[in-house]
Amino acid sequence: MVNTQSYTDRASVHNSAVAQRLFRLMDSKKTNLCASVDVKTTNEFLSLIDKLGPYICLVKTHIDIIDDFSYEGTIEPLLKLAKKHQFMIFEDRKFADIGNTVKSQYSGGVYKIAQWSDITNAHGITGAGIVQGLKAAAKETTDEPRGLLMLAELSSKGSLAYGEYTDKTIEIAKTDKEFVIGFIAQRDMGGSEEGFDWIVMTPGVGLDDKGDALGQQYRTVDEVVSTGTDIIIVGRGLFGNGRDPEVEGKRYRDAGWNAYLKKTGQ
Ligand code: 5FU
Repeated sequence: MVNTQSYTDRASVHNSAVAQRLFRLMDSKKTNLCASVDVKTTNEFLSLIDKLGPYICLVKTHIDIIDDFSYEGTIEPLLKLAKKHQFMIFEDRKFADIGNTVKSQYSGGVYKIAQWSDITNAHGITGAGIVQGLKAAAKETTDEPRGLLMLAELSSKGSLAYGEYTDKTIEIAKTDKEFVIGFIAQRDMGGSEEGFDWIVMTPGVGLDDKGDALGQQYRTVDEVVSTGTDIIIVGRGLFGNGRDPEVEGKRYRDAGWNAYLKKTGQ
């Protein structure tokens, strides 16, 4: 059943400090829009985020796409923008290895994701050890709260993540109700029925396009929110094809918020 409680009500009862902060931020900024900023240079990245900042609750990164990445040049200014505009950060890393390996991948290497990203995500393919490995890395790296999303479904054509695979991924999520805050999915994952409160974040959202040439498929904001999405993830719809990120940021923010008000009967 689709969760029709307000974000604030959900904040007050949630187990996770990351989820509480996110829900409160969404209600105070009146936005459930997550901007996916897949661009190649630090300059483009930061200037796009500065423009979109007022309209979003979350920035979703693929930090390994950035050609001129450095912690000081890319991450430190990103953290300043997060303070300036009050948004949280989600590195869409899609971890998919055994617990011991993801532990090192999450905390170390060039990107040191656990140091700066409030939220990251993982596939269930390797089993529940992935949750334990990532949680251990978060605890060793920082005192700041961190949250994990499990990839239960994908937006792309021909995805193998459905049916029993999705059900088993939900079982893995249940192994840690504090660290796992929800799912990347296309619809409600049954949380409210079973006493869990999963946050459902949905990519593959577009108001103008149906998809791309490489298998991406877009659904509208109303479609995804009415079927259980809490946070809409939008990338090229905000800035692709010469679009103006300030105009589109406002447009998607309003569409997402109105769909949320409709769903929750406010
Ligand atoms: F898990 C997923 C998924 O199922 N579909 C996705 O599109 C993640 N994504 C990401 O969302 C993808 O890697 C992009 O970063 C983003 C969608 O970008 P778009 O420009 O809105 O298509």
